Amino acid sequence: MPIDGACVQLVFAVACRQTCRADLPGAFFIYTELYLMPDVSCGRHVLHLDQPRIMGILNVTHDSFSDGGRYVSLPAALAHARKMVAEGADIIDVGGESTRPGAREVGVEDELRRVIPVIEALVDSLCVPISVDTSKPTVMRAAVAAGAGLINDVRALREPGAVQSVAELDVAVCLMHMQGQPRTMQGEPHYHDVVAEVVNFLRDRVTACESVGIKRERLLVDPGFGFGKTLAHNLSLLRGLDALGELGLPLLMGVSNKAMIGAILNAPVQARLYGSVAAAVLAVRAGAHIVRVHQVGPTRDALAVCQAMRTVM
Ligand code: 7PJ
Repeated sequence: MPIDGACVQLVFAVACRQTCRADLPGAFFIYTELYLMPDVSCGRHVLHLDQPRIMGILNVTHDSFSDGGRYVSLPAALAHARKMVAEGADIIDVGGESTRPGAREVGVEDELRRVIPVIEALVDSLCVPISVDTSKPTVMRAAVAAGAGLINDVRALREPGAVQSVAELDVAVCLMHMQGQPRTMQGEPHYHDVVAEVVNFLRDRVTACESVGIKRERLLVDPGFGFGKTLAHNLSLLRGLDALGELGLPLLMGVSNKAMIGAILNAPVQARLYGSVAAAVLAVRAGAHIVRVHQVGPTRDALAVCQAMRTVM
């Protein structure tokens, strides 16, 4: 990673206060609040992790909990993606399978029909990397052929053939933790130590990827807020998020408009913006590199304040 003068100063200043992870390959890793990560190569784009990045959510599903059905038509999807990029999105995440609790599974043909035309159009018209939120190897391959630069898999490449398919592709991958399956995961989630179990799961998935030749440089990790977790589990994870730093990989997280925000605020989906922004700020302070959100503009402003505070000497 190229490190310019200001960056070196910053690294030095933070290293004076915190632990420098010189044992991890590729870059300086600063162990708490600020982790400098190497750039992530996302197909034809490079994602620089020198500041917190925003992944804008584009659901092209009929039944997503937050915006189900709003962006199913191609013009509506394109207009919303353009708006998110204008507001500061660094990646657009296109999803054709709703994974909200209780959601039905979507067939591969339906998912392809939903996401591929949108990805093709976005790749042609936007200047940011496009990610595909899928667990299906067929959709992963088609999405990458259409120009997607990142695979975002809530099942962490555990579907049959997924890890092998990704080994043959040359894009980044986000591995997310989930206990159970979307249809049943909120039934009775159970952990002895949620933070340790999530870290161990993600470490095992990283090992599974490396064993088929997927290089660490391509990997991101995500603790999977709301995926087989109670409110108490989610809050423990948010409080213990810095523990995921020991994996030495870029950390993505998503809490935007989720039930945990609704439960804290006793608010419906349309009234969860401020709570979602607060959680994004807390996550970035705890070491998250990328936040996955619905409302990009407000998140961008909040993260700009975080970043300004970090870079003052
Ligand atoms: C997440 C996701 C998340 C990652 C969804 C929703 C539910 N991918 N896909 N992390 N959540 N990486 O849109 O809120 O938390 S689907």
